Amino acid sequence: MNTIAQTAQFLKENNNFIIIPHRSPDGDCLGSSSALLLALRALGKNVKIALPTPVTKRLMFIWDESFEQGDFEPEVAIAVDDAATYMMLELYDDIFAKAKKSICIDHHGTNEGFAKDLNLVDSTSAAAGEIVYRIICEMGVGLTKDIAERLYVSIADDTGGFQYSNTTSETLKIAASLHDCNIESDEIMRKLFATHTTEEMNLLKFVTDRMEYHFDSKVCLTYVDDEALLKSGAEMNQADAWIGLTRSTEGVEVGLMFKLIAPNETRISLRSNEYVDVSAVAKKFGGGGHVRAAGVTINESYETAKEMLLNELKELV
Ligand SMILES: [Mn+2]
Repeated sequence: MNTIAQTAQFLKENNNFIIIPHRSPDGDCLGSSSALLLALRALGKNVKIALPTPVTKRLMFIWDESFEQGDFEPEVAIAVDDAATYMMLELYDDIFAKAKKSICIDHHGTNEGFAKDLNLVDSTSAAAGEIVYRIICEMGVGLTKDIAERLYVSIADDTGGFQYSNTTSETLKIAASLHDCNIESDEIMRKLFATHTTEEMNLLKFVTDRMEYHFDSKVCLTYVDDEALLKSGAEMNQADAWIGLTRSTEGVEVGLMFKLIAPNETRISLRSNEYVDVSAVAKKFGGGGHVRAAGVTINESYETAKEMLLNELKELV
């Protein structure tokens, strides 16, 4: 694994970058990617972002048309917040693997480092944004309001608004220094955590209606299928707004949300509260993530995938 100093040095020595976030980019991914773009542009570099899937409405406020790849030909590909290569979808083959040089900046403990030139994976960081913050400081780029705002989005989103156990004193020190850049933190928090589309609100009814409890109510699960999407008007990625609720019922240790993508494709988001390492569970089935938040796609029906997960969790809760 490489260091912050090595990464900063490498970035300063190169000029044409393409940043590749993960599919369905969350606030951490998009915030850290766009903050890094702005910092590198401040150094006179050419930088664009190639998105595996479009930016959601929730995060449009940190997106800008000038970030889009267009016909730009990069030299260096930078994976940001990508736990594994498949998280880039076809952009891995089309851009990342083809690029002359590649680096990986991430904080997922399951990431083994897949880039050619440099791998900076620090699972003690609550967000990829913490690592990007350190890289930006190391490169000597001043924190503008635009950069600080994006790093704040990044860290706030991956800590659930500084609530999760990944929040450290280091996280809060970084957040404090971002605060000093005159960001409107209240507005950011409202946009991230207290604003939902009508479709999301409609979807919430399905998410709670379908909740079921297992193993002495230590596991709570729910699912989102085509029927729920059709009746609520929501899209599958909007279900992400309610994943956290699966572990919110008193006494629940593990929360699961099953997304029925296709008859034989089920995507599962896993959350835990105190003692179950859900990244280990996800990894068993080919997924990954963090100790308290992970994900996996299983090429089976909902019923089969559910049975597989419950079998695994039976011993753990
Ligand atoms: Mn992240």
